[in-house]
Amino acid sequence: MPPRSQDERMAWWRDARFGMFIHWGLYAIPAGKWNDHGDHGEWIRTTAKIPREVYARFQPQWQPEQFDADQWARLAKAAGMKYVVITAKHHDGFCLFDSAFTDWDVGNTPDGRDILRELSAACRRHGLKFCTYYSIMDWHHPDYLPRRGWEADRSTEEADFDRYERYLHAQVTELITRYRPAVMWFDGEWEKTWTHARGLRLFELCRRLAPEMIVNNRVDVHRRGMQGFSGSREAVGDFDTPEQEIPATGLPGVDWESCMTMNRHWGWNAQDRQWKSPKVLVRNLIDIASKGGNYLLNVGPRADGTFPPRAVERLETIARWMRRNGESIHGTTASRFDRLDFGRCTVRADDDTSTLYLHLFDWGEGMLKLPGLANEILRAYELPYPERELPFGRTRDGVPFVLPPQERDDLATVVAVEVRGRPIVRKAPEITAESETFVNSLRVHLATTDPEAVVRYTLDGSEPTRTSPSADDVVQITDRCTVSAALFVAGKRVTPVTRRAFAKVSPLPPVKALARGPGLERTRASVDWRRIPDTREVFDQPATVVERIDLPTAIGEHVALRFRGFLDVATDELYRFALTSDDGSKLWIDGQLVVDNDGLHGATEVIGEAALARGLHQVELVWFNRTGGAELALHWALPGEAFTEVPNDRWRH
Ligand code: FHN
Repeated sequence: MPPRSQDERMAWWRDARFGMFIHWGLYAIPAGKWNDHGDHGEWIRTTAKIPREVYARFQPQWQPEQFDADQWARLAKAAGMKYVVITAKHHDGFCLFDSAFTDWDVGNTPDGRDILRELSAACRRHGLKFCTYYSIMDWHHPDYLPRRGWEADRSTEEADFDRYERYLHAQVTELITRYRPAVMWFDGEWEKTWTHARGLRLFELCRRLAPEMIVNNRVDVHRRGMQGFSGSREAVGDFDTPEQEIPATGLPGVDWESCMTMNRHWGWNAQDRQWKSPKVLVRNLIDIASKGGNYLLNVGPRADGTFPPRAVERLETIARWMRRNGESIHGTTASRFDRLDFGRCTVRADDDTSTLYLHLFDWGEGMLKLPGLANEILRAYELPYPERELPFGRTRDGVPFVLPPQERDDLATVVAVEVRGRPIVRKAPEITAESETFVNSLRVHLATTDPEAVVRYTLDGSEPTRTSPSADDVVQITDRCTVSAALFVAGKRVTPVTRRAFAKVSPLPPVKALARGPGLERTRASVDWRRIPDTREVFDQPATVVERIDLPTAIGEHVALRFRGFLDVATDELYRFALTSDDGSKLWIDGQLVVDNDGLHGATEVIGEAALARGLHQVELVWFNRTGGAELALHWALPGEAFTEVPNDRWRH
């Protein structure tokens, strides 16, 4: 039954908060060691430059005789993990399922056990969601491109990436129809042969076959490195995937999951002794949940199918902590507190009463202050002992507090604070606007979600008082000013004051040029850039006139384009420009650099602005593609309006 909404699709995942990642494959056999180097992991085929036919010798050695899917599921469940994501196929292309489309799979190993079939069944028996990781990058398949740089001997003559995409679709279809994964976790999407168009087709395949299945953002090409944040308007995928890091303030407004290792490697490495302590792992879980994210914690099983003992120890320690405190993680959401002296806070919000879970990391004897909390505290107690009530009150300046318990859990002590109604945390209002400069006027947003509070503000930098004007969201400014704002309830200021300055600027005058006609001049050059150089002599070929800024079909690699001409603007205004490119690009207007989107990257959008007077303004845009996918688009927006493509009739040359 297709979910009625994205919220319905994501509901179980948001409640889960915690999952197990499993990186397992042939690479567990060498266990990170090749010749005299022992720091390899699941990338060993590439990092040790093992030729394809040599690596293939691991397939007959695959004998996970101690693999016990129920044991894995029990350990995950006890640790409070609600879902398991296993590498159905990692970058080496080896499949942990018996695929009809390749012999490079467990079906062609001595015991031929279908790992995914056994693990999916065990997950169902133990009430866990079974999920699959699938690498788009495939170092084994003859049609996958690009080859590894050191594999020059492997011919690419017959390679056909479109045929590889059909193979990929066929296998993903196998995974979905056979194992019904709750999440499809794509990876290996960063090479230039994978494009937004291919990502969209794969995402649509997943939606068509399993509308309820969740798909991560690495199906597309917009992930920003390890931050994992798409950010692009056109990106597809249901959640963002920061890796080995926890975003400082979470990723507000999107679903996100931080995936991390327990030591330094995803795949089993017998030499790796740098295991994170249970305290670090538990506090990562708390930190992530307090910011509204999920924690996907990795185990790299050994070749025999057992979890490393150091991993089991950690899972069992986490299990003990979760038995006491799991309700402070599962089914909770981020708190609105910006920063708490003692640790973190998660929230279980209900209409009549809500519970704030205070996670105490390192605190003295002092009171646990909750700055900005507006709710009435009903009671406070140490988890999991509701009978062990704790004293609470308000400081002289009205800040609510709870006194900490005597007992301390070295991993983290949790105090439950029940309050009346849905949590209200009063923070100084954010002062937001599209820009800090304007030509004519600017809409400044002074919003609060607090039903009892009103935002009061001044424009001269002075502190707002109970008689200052109130703002219900937007204030229109027409002169240089400093906006100062605070929340008031019943005539009393209940938050600190925030301030932000805005400047009125004069638009760049139009250039005195006689434009010859519509369109821009576009010049092409062969280049070997990683960044755009300051010189332009490469563009020594005759220009052609084009009607808009975009790429000719099949533009290819090691190529640069320069667009030159004039932009005809109708009114004096501050214009914002959104430049999307793969690889790098730069936009100058009247000789001033307005957008710098330079460098080697996938399709990435950068926004800049320019104050322009009515008339013609000189424009130069340089773009390049080194290898693989290529994209270029320029959008603009007037204040308060959505971005649109620059109309063709605005270009002159
Ligand atoms: O290259 C992979 C890596 O081996 C591992 O699978 C991680 C886990 O998310 N993902 C890629 C690196 O971003």
